[in-house]
Amino acid sequence: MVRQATPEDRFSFGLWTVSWQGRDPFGDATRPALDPVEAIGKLAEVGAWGVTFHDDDVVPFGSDEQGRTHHLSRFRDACVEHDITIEMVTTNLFTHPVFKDGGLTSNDRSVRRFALRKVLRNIDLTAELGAKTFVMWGGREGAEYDGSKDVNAALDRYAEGVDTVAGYIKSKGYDIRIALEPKPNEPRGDIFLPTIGHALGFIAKLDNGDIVGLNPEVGHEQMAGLNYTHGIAQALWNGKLFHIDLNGQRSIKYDQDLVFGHGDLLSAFFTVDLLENGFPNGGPTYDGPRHFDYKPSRTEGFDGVWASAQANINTYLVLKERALAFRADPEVQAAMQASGLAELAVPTLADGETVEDLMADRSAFEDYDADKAAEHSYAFVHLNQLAVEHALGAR
Ligand code: GLT
Ligand code: MN
Ligand code: MN
Repeated sequence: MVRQATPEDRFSFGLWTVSWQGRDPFGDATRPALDPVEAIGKLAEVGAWGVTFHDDDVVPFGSDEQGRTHHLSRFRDACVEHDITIEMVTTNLFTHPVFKDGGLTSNDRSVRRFALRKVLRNIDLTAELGAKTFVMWGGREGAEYDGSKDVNAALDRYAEGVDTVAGYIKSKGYDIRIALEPKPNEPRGDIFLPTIGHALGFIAKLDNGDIVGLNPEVGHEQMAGLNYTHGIAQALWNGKLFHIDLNGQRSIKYDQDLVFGHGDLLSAFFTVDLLENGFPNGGPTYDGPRHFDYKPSRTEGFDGVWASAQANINTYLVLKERALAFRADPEVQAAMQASGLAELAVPTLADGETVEDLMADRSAFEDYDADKAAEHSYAFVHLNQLAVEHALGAR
């Protein structure tokens, strides 16, 4: 059953998603090019509230000023006409061959300077369009061969680049935050900032890291065999979940960019549960757009493109219903209680207790019956079964 999305759901799509022509390393395009103006109209029809784009998605690389103005104004007009919000902008530093060794971390300094200029120009555009998030996905920032990169210098240059962009945002007084998007590999053999954790460590070293956070993509973490829900949970814990890329991935393999939920469905259920219901004991929450970054399979014609766009929204809304029912179920609440979820929120040391007090507490150690405590049965399986049944609509 098709659910009706509302603007409050804040569903958005990358313009490049529905416009993907299906070109892959082994085959040509299976669909013709899509006019951005048409894409905006169709996205509005399926219930999207917002759109995001790369500079080159709207303005072909190398366009002159007149061409740029023409393409941008057509695009803007379409967004206004269909009440679509431009919520995020990003820069293409990966398609043109000049970026074959990366943009901000290319061994060629002139390429780095060109890349930085391309990004800075795009920051001005972001501000002009009123978008609040600026994504930086460094797909070409990386290497195939360990000997080809001084990783220490590359990270210095990456930090220099991101800090320069963030400093520019501040100097202009723009209301924009940068969201770095991690990915382990593809197109480079190994990409710098491969996971959420690497990116958080990187941000902590920046001078302007206060306005730099993350845009984690479901499939990118799963390509590294990692738990996406835990990843965004840690980003939230760090106050760094600025944006998200929702899609589907089936295990460790090439970047599939499937429809959200068409990969690991139970993981998608817990992702939606976290986004919609927050942590069981409270804590930071995500209130940004629900942004889809997927690729309509190349087997599909345009009918399938729009069906897949709709599928992302519908899957999210169904999982939202299921996650709300899961949390509201008294049996689930009892199972959570039995599993000790609330107890985890109790600090390990009591209020005001010092480490000396802990050392003096014989019940905590000397007299502690570890064998008895080891008998604790946590009942996690029952709780998970309830989640599975809710996710399947069986409760
Ligand atoms: C590219 C990539 C995505 C990124 C986009 C932002 S572009 O399609 O595969 O994961 O989010 O640059
Ligand atoms: Mn991807
Ligand atoms: Mn992405």
